[in-house]
Amino acid sequence: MEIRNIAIIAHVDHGKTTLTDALMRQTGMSSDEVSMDSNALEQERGITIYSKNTSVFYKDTKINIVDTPGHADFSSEVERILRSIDCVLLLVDAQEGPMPQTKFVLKKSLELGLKPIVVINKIDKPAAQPKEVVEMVYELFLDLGASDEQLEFPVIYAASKQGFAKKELNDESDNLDPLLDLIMEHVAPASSPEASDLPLLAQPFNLAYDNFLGRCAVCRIYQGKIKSAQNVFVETLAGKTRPRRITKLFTFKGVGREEVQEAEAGDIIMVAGLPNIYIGETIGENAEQSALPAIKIDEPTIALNFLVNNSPFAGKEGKFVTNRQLKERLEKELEINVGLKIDFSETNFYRVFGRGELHVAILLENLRREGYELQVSQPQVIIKDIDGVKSEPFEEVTIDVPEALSGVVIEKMSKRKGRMSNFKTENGQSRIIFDIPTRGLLGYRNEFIVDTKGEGILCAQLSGFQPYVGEIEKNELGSMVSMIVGKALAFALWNLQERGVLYISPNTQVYEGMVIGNVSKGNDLTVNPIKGKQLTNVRASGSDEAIQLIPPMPLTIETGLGMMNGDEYLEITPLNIRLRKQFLTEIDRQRAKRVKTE
Ligand SMILES: Nc1nc2c(ncn2[C@@H]2O[C@H](COP(=O)(O)OP(=O)(O)OP(=O)(O)O)[C@@H](O)[C@H]2O)c(=O)[nH]1
Ligand SMILES: [Mg+2]
Repeated sequence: MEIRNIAIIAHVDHGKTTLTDALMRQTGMSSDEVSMDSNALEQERGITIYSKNTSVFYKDTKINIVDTPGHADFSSEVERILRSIDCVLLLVDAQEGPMPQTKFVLKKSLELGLKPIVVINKIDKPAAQPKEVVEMVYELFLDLGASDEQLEFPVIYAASKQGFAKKELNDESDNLDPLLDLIMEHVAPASSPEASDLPLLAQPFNLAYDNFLGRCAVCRIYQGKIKSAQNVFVETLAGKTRPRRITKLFTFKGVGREEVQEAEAGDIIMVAGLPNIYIGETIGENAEQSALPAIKIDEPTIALNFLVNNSPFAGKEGKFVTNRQLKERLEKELEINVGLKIDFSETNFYRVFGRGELHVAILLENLRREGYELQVSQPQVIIKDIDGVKSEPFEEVTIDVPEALSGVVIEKMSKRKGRMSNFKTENGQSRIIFDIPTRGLLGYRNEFIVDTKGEGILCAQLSGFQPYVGEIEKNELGSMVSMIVGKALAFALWNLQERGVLYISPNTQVYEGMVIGNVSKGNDLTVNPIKGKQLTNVRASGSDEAIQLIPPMPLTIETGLGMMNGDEYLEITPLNIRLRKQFLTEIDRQRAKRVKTE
C-alpha cells in the first residue's frame, strides 16, 4: 500500500489536534469521544504536551500523521519530527494570523526543504479574515527566505472543529475530502517498491515507554523491511555498532497502535527490544551499512535542583519521599524525556536541566500525581561559553495588548533588558516584539498578567544563545514568611493582606519559614499568621463587623517557579504546593546572608 507521511504544525491552539481528530473521525478510525490529546494533563490544560502518531486510510493509501505540540517549550520535539516526515500541514488561525510559533516551525520546515501545505483554519470564526491571513503567510514565507518552489504553496481553508475543508472559500463542502485529496496530490509517496527490496535502514525520531516492553522507539523506515524477532544492528551516534533483536513491532492506527509482524520502507512504526536506543541512531540489517545523518537534539536552557522534601511537613502526603525513590524516578524519566538532562553527581540534590519553565512544570506535575514529594530551587538559565564569549539564551517575545497598556509593558520589558524590535498598533490593539534574555523573562509572566489585567497575550520562543548582557535588575517581590507553626487565622490574614498578596486562606497549616504571601514593597517580612481573635468570633459574621478577606492567590507549580526567590524552595506534594525559605528560622537566614556578603 502506498504511504504518505505528514506532520501538522502550528502555533499553540491553532487547531492541530482538532484537525487530527477530525481526520481520524472522517476516515472511520475513531469515534466522537476520543482525542489525540489523551493524556490527563493534556486534557486538563487543553494543550498538547507530547507529539503523537496516528494513521488514517484514504483511497487505498495510508497517511501517517504526527500531531505536534504548539507550545514553545516543546518546539525542539517538532524539529526532530520534521526530519522524519515528507510534508507539513502548516495550520494558521484565520483570525489571529501567523504567530511566533508559526514562524518558528515554518522556518525549520523551509530549512529542511519541505514544501508545506497551508491550511487556513477556523474560517467559521466571525472575525475570520482568511484572505488577509493568506497574504500574511505569504509575507512570512518571503521573510524566511522560501525558495520559488516553496512560495508556490497550496492553500486550503478549513474549520476543523466543524470537520470541513475547501479549496476556495465559496466552494460547498461538509467534509475533509478536499484536504485529503490535496495531501494525495501534493505529498510525495513515502517510498517505492524498489526501496523495500534494499537492506533495512530505519531511524528513531521519538521515544516511548511501555510498562511491559520498556523503552520503545518511534522510527521511520527509509528502506527495506523490518520484522518482528529480526536481528538488527544499531549504530550509535558515536559510530559504535551493536547487535540487537527486535521483539515487537507496532504501527499506529487511530488513537491506538496495532501489533504487526512486518513493516516496510516508508512506514512509521514503533519497535520494542532495543534498550538504550536513542534518537537519530541507525537501525540496519548488517553491521557495514553506513549510518543515516544524525538528528540534532536541542540543548536545555534552564536548570534547577530537585531534592527530597525536608520541610517540617515532609512525608505527610506523599507515597514516595526518599532520595533513592526520587533518583530512580528521574532516571526513568530520562529514558524518554528527550530535552531533559540530569546531573546525579551531588548527594543532596539532583541538578535538572530543561527546555523551559513549562517543560519542568509538567515533569513536576506528573511526579506529584504519582505520589512523589519533593522540593525544587529557583530555575536559572544556563550560561555557556561559546567561542570564548560568555553567552546566555535569548527569546523572541510577541506581546498583544490593548494600546493603552503598551507603555507599562515596554517599560518593564526594557528594564529586564528586552530590546523592542517591532511595534504596531491596529484598531487599538498593539503588537510588540522584543528580543530578551531568558533570564530577564523568568518570573515576568505573573507580573504581565497583573499589569495587563489578564487582557494581554505573551508568547515567547527561544531564539538561541547571545552574549551575556550583564546584571538584570528585577524588582523582586519580598516574601511574607511565617514565624510560627500552626493554623492560619482569618483575623491575622486580614491584617496582613494589605501588605501584599496572600497565597493561603484561613485554616491553612503553616510552619516556621513557610512563605505565605508576597510583599509588594520592600524586603521579606516575618509575620505571625496565627495571631488573633479567636476564630469563632470571626465566623460569627452578620452581627459582627465581618472580616472581608481578599481571595488568596493559590500557588501552582508554574506560578511558584516564576515567583520564588533565590533563597527559597518550592515544596511539591500530591496535595499541596508551598513556598518556603531554605533556612526556616530568621536567625539562620540572617546568618546565611552575612556569610554570603562577607
Ligand atoms: N471556531 C473554531 N475553533 C476551533 C477550530 N479548530 C479548533 N478550534 C478550537 O481551538 C482550540 C484549540 O484547538 P486544539 O486542536 O487543541 O489546538 P492545537 O493546535 O492542537 O493546540 P496545541 O496542541 O496545544 O498547540 C480548541 O478550543 C478547539 O475547539 C475551528 O475550526 N473553528
Ligand atoms: Mg494539540
